Amino acid sequence: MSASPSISPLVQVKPSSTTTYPIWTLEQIAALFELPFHELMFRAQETHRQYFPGGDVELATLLSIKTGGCPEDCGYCPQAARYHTDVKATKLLDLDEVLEAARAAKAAGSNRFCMGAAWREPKDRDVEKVAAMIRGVKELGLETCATLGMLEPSQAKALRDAGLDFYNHNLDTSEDFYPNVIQTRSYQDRLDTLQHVRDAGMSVCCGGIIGMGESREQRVAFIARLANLNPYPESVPINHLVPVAGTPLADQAKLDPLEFVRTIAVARITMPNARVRLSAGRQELGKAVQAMCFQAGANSIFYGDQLLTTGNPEALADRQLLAELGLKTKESCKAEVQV
Ligand code: SAM
Ligand code: DTB
Ligand code: SF4
Repeated sequence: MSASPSISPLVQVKPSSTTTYPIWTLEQIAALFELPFHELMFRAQETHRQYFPGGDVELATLLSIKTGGCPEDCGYCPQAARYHTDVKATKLLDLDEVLEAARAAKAAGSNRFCMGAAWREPKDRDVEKVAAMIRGVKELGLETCATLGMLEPSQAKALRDAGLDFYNHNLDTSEDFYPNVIQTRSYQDRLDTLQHVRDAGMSVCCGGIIGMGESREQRVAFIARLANLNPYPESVPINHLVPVAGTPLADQAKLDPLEFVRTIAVARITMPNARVRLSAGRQELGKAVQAMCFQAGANSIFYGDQLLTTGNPEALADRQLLAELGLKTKESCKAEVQV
């Protein structure tokens, strides 16, 4: 297909609402992917500068509050009990341990604290314990995010009442590639949880993983699903697969890094107001590809020496990289405004 000169989405109007959201067709998104690389980067930059004139980068710190032993079968995940990985299962952390990690994240300059649990879905008593963690982290002045698996509407409301700002739940990939990776819960289950999060009035953090063996067409369909959520997510984590020994995707062939950069650029153009987060896999991407991702419109990273169970660039190295690229953090921009 040749690139159309004007790749503009149609506009959808939510029933009984005056807010309009664009609808992106698969053809339009495919045409973006097919643009000459420099043209795609230019368009992504144009969008980024229009919607984020400050150009700052958000820093989100992750903490695994309950690690391993998960009953699900996500083919990429070192925390699934059924795969033989080096991850040791632990019980839910105590409130004090979580708050200590949150204080350290705040001191290191983080904006958001994201608590992750290796659950298919939380029990109501787990939600109560996580709610106490959310209240404590909020009191420190950090934005809060949690990723605990599937949620019932009442659980989403309880988390919101505790002050949760964002709930992370990923679609992970396109609907047709999804069964190649996950069989223990459906794509629709994920969409249902996202709806419960929206209905409870929280912001949505939703993205996925690139480089699991999906085709270009499937990457197009994945971005279309995210961009056509009504409204699209406020935070979009784009993870690069971290192949972990013992998981079914351990030996997955490496994706062309430019295809990853293209995916970031297309996410930026199709979800212009979202924080597009350059997520897992940054250690493997290296400095130059990360720089291209920022150029393509990524404006958020996971910040801290550890993701959930795998490594992340050291915080000091990240501060040096941002300084080298002349990128400001969201926190430093806030401080400048207050001066
Ligand atoms: N158990 C909860 C769930 O699945 O919703 C929350 C935690 S789960 C680890 C959150 C996300 O991390 C997954 O949806 C996936 O996108 C990402 N992830 C997990 N393992 C990964 C890996 N090896 N490489 C890249 N991303 C990964
Ligand atoms: C997301 O999309 N990526 C984060 C966060 N949401 C919870 C998790 C990445 C996990 C990478 C593998 C690990 O460290 O276990
Ligand atoms: Fe469990 Fe989440 Fe890992 Fe899937 S991604 S195996 S649900 S921890």
